[in-house]
Amino acid sequence: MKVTVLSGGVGGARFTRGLLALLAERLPDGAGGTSAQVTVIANTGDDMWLHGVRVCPDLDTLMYTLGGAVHEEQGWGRRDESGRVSADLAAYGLGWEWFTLGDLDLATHLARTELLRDGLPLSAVTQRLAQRWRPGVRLLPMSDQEVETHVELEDGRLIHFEEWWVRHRAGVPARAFVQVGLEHAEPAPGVLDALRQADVVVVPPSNPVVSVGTILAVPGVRDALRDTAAPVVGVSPVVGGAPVRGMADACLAAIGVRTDAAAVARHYGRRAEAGVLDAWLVDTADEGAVPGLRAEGWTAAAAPTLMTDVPATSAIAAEALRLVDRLP
Ligand code: GDP
Ligand code: FO1
Ligand code: CA
Repeated sequence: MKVTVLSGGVGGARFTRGLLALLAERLPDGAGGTSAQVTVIANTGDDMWLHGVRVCPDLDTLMYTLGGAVHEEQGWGRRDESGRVSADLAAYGLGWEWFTLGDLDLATHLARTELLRDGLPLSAVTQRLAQRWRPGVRLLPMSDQEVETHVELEDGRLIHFEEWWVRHRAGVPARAFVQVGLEHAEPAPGVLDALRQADVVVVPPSNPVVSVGTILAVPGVRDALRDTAAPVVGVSPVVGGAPVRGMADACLAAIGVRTDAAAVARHYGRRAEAGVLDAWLVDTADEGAVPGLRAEGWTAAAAPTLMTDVPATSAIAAEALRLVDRLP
């Protein structure tokens, strides 16, 4: 079975980890069953140049989480990390004092930058780095061209998404999100095929605006989603009217979408109405939203969706795949 996932960082990575555990359980390789292939299309809008190296937060969170190296509590960065280089750079007055690049993480950025300088596209670099971490998925950047999410503030200034997110904790109102470089961006090799040839496409609990929204903005991606024979199922990143972690509510407010499980579904839209989803899984806390969604034609259900550990996340992935089976 070919599954394609559109992912941001922590939420998408944790979901994919549970999905892999579920598929391994269902289709154990050695049992003669065809093992599933999972392709993850990662948001690269959070990427930046810092100290001359290319930092790809969501690709790295996916690679570290699925490769077993992530700092679990943080959800990003490496376990057993240190900050000696970052501290010394600060002594030179360089870098963002509110954004720490760990020493081990820096090795990843140096390796990536070296390979980029050798002329490899980001997709090939990602494949090369993943050989070490063996994430168990095909990890694709959404594009090989640089697309960076910037936030337009009330006074018209544009700041990099990571500055807004980390320095300001999304606390300064955003007027809009601008994907700088989008006009020159194409889907990375394999991205459109991963959508067209999937047996199922999953939109995990990722930030619907700056993670999934950025992937959807890459020219050609929405069309491939619209045209694919694969059913597309999403899992709500909003539970009980709030994001489970992070500040997606600030992102949703910026684009005029209520922080509500049903509102996020409608924001993505049903494929039957030029949207991107066929089915939507909400948390049990939002089961009151299901009848209304069904009345609008959604294949919708409620289930526990807190990714507290891998087994719980596997159960969420199972519910999402089960919902696909209920599509008309
Ligand atoms: P980021 O790059 O670290 O922001 O990660 P993502 O782009 O993947 O987005 C994380 C989103 O998923 C946030 O909006 C969270 O509200 C949501 N989220 C995180 N953990 C959970 C969870 O356990 N369950 C659900 N339903 N949503 C979650
Ligand atoms: N998040 C923070 O809140 N503080 C940091 O200092 C920080 C550093 C950092 C370095 C590399 C990297 O790949 C991610 C990093 N993050 C940090 C997390 C980052 O903001 C998130 O992974 C997402 O991009 C937010 O959606
Ligand atoms: Ca991110």
